[in-house]
Amino acid sequence: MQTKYKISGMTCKHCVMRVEKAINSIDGVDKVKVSLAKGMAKVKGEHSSQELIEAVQAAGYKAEKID
Ligand SMILES: [Cu+2]
Repeated sequence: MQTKYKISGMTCKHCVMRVEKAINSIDGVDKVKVSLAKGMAKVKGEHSSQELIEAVQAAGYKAEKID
């Protein structure tokens, strides 16, 4: 299962790393790929979208689930 999120607020590679770290800390996340150019995260694994959105927010960015 893959879930896509729109990520706002990233400006550089470091932002990408922070967002990836935040998403990787979520239970059930197997793999995450964040694209700075697309402002998007592709997440594999069963996880809580709400938890992910909150973790990204705590890291200083904004995540929105893309259906
Ligand atoms: Cu940055």
